Amino acid sequence: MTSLAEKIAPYAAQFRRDGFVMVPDLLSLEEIDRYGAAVDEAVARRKRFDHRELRQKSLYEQSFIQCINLWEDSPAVRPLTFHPVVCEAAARLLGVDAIRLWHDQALYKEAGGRKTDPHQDQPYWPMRETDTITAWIPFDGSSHATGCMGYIPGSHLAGLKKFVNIFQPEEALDILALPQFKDTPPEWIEAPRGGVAFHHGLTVHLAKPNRGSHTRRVHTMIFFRDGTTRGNQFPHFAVDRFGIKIGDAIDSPVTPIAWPRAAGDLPDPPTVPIGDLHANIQKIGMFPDAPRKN
Ligand SMILES: O=C(O)CCC(=O)C(=O)O
Repeated sequence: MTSLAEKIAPYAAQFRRDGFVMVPDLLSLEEIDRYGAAVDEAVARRKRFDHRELRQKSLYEQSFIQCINLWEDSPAVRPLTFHPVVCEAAARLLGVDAIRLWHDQALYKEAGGRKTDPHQDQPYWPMRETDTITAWIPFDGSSHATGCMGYIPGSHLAGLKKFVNIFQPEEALDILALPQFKDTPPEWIEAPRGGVAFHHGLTVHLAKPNRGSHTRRVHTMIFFRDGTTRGNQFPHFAVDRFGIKIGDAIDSPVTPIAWPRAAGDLPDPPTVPIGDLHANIQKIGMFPDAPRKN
């Protein structure tokens, strides 16, 4: 039988070169159905007070409904966020011995939802080092019609870490127009059910609008190499919640080790509440309701 390490090896070469890769059959269809239902339920619970229609939302929110750290307040989602196969695959693609969770998030692009504007992820994260990877899991697969992802191949090697304000797309820099990227079109990746698309934190990426009649249901996990340190004061709950200072290793209950872990062992969610951090957006269900053990 092929080990996961053997299965991932050719994809790792592709990931190092392109900064993204889609690995088929990492989750069984039974898992996809079960975890898809768990994330649906978690998103509905988080969004129970938000009755706005798509057109009443900000342009950023018209790209997707975003619910962060479902692993904390949704026990049924926790085994997906720390899924041993996906976490090991992420570590092997990155080529590191251990990874931590930065955060998870559901990204549900509603029917009629607009494109996801092109950006790199790393500038939103106050880390000094850049061994970071996102696992993007579409519960219904992804297609050109429903909002598949596109990546600029090799953009993670361009030596660029550029903040794009996708929260206000009206004013945002068009990163695709930069000299480094303007001649390299995005590679669009349609992922089958059970497949997981991975991208590096420095890879320029975007997603198509959802022209279908159903929500594009996606859960993602962002991982970073264990030993990574805080690089700047840019606010982020994954460091601010436990007072991680510049230069300190990012190591706290909100960023637990994702791989390696003992079989069946899931981390406990942090008991320190998110408090007033991001109070302005907490009311729309973006962050966990309250700390909960199980
Ligand atoms: O799912 C999307 O539309 C965008 C995802 C994304 O930007 C990310 O996972 O970094």
